[in-house]
Amino acid sequence: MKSIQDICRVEYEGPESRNPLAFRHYNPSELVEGKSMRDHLRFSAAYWHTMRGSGADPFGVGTMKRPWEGPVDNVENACNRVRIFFDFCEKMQMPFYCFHDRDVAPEGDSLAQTNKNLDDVVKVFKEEQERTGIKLLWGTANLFGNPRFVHGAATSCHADSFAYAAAQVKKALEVTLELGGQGYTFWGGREGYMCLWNTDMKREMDHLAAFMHMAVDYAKEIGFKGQFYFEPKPKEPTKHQYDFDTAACVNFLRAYGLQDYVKMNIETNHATLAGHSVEHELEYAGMQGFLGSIDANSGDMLLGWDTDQFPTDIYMTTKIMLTLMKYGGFTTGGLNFDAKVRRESFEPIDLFYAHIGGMDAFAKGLKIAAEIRKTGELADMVAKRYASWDSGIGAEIEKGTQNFKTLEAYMLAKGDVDETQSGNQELYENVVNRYIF
Ligand code: XUL
Ligand code: CO
Repeated sequence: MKSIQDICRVEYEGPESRNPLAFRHYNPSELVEGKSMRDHLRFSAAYWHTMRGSGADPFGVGTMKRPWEGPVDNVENACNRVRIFFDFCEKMQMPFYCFHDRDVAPEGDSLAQTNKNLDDVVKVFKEEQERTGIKLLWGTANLFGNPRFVHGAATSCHADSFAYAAAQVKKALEVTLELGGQGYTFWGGREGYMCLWNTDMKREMDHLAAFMHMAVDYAKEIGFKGQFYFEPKPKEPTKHQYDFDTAACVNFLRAYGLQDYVKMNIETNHATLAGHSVEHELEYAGMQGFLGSIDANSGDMLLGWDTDQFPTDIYMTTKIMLTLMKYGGFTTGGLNFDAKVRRESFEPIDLFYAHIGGMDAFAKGLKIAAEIRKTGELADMVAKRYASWDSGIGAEIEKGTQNFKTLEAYMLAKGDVDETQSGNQELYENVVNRYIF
């Protein structure tokens, strides 16, 4: 069995390559619309899945063969693991990574000891960042794994859990700043409810907002200028997560005065759990000015939970890139592979195959999206569909010079609407397919 150290750097070999450890589409320096693929895609590896994923499921213990886990979870081992992770990222030409505080360093017997463990490991992250030039896309805190968060963290019925979570995020922000992180993500964890009978929803959501305000205030105090993200997910682990989908999150942020500080981190599989497509979530975030970053993965149409699979569907990556480019692409965000290899794919080499597949699918999606944008064919078709708004009564409504009374007068004079036209959905689908194959 090969471990990460035994595998060579993955290079771009072009679409004809049959080498399973080469990129066929991801060519980091290749320019698309005048910008390198590296800068369009801003790929990131997720420490929790890549280094710590064990393959455990409710029916069995972990299956992953991970030489870097070692027999005990101590700081020394945690430091070695960081070096192996950077070796992996270098070989994958991965410019960014993301982590939770508890993925990278073991908890100690007290908060003080836990913080010290984290500091010790963060030193190695810093060394490895300097050695390789790989950067931290965003940091986050695990506020869901430990039993102290059984009722949630910021939305717990127990004030001490809130206080512990606050201490934890304070430290996570300091560490993210120390590592030059470009962002910080709030994902709900257990912020939601299992049963409304025992839940004071208003109080819990007020607390969540207070918590996020404290984070924003502390970030200002220490000079952390990275972007905050809110990551929607409708359910799992709780029956109802408060960060349900982009629309719910945007409403929450605006209702509590957080809209200037927090953007969205949208995850494909979370979107589908909410009954949306990822492009719906991206479009919604984009049009509201909240599009920040993406957790790139995919679900399984036949399974109803967060399977976090690597994205390989070219339609999906094309749609993601098209929407992202429509809203100007990433600034601080990136495509973070919040994805895990299957329980049955237990060798380290599977991590390479998985990331290569995801990166190539996005690189190809980027190229197809750029072609679609270049001809403008699709955009023109959509524009024509809305042509009645460009002049006459439509333009006047958009300008705000009409009201119910004037519109009634207009219709009474006209009698009925002009003939409407077909939506031609199948034609649109065929046009897109022409770019795909
Ligand atoms: C959970 C999930 C998290 C967040 C970070 O479903 O996506 O890994 O991305 O806490
Ligand atoms: Co995620």
